Amino acid sequence: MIFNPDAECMEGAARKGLQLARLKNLVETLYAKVPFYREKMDALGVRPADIHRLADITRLPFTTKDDLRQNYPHGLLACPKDRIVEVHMSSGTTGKPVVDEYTQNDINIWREAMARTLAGGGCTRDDIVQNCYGYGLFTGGPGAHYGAMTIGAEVLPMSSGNTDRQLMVMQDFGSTMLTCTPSYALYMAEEAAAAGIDLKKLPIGKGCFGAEPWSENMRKEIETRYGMKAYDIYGLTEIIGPGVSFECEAQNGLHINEDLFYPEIIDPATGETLPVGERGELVFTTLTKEGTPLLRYRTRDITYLIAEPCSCGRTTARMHRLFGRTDDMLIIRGVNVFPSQIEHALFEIEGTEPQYVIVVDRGAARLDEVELQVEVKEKFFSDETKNLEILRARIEGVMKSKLQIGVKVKLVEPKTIERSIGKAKRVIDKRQI
Ligand code: DLL
Repeated sequence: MIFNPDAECMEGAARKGLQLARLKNLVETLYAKVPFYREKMDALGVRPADIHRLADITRLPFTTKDDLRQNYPHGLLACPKDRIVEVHMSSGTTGKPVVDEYTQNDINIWREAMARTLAGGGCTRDDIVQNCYGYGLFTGGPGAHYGAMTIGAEVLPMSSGNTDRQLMVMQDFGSTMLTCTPSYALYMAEEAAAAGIDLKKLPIGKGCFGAEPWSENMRKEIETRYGMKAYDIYGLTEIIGPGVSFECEAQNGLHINEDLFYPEIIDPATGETLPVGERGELVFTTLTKEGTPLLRYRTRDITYLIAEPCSCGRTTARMHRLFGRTDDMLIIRGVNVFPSQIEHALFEIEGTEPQYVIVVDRGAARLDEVELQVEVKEKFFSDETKNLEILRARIEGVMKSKLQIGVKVKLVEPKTIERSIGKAKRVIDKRQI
């Protein structure tokens, strides 16, 4: 179902006109109200009146995560403080969190963006949505909650964790849609299997998953274990939370809510804009936000844009599922490796569980070494040592051919890698410690 055909199926030129009008308005507001942006624009010698076409956006300054941290907590506010009705923050592990401050209008737009997102995953007013994204400062819980309510579905505001209760509610209330991180979806499936619950027999037929990287193979795993269709949804606190882009039934890239968020792809090294179809860093400008609007925010997420029309009828540009983040990319002896590549390769190998940790360290010769800890399926672990050794060698061989680097594989017993109820931590980089 397309939640808002007027906006989502708008003809290209009309959408561009709307984006330009909104961009001009945004630049004027930021120049007048936010000293940080006025100074940055002055330094580049650009004024609001210089924005005539959408392409002029490249004259405007970028915003980085560091800029947000330096302006913590209210430095980038673009409206009077008393208009703010809700605040969210990211759970960054280092430094100050990044803050998003919403006016009532911002919340209304978030509701709309999330209604489009969940509708992309098939949500209708007949659905019972079990929302296991965390509630609180994290945007996942409230974002999915607002979207489901806007559609008119019934929401079970579970938040994450307390897995026994999640499974009880899923059975007793007949949840038809699941919203949580993909790693938590898998964890719940594992607990369900251990409790003898056959998820495939329950009405839970679809889910919208995001907030962390997950591979195509992980999608297949979730779809098989639940007997459901699993959709990828993307967003970030700085821009609005979830609701920036989402998959439709075609599952061929994520539709960007382009009338609300203007996307660009840049070369992360030079800041140059890249043509559509080329892979680079995703940059967003918020076109309608009032509380904390951002100009050309560098997400550090890596993808490319897809301009071809989608079979679903939406005319919005799509982004390929994320390849990783510029700051997650591991440089191992000069070779660039994304954890998602490791995950993808791992899932192809029979005998392993979708649970792994990548440990990077400096070895005795001061060379980078990678140890991949992988859980083995129960039946393999109880098997002969010889077979485990064959499996280990096989994984090492696959990694070598796919990644061009040597990886030491350590097979661990089932259920020994720590499970996550929110975003999974897959990489331990001891080189920085
Ligand atoms: O994770 C918002 C969100 C909540 C998105 C629920 C989807 C579902 P942050 O905590 O600020 O916000 O983290 C944003 O998470 O820049 C990406 O690196 C990563 N991320 C989000 N969605 C995906 C996805 C929320 N579908 C950061 N695939 C982003 C891969 C994702 N990475």
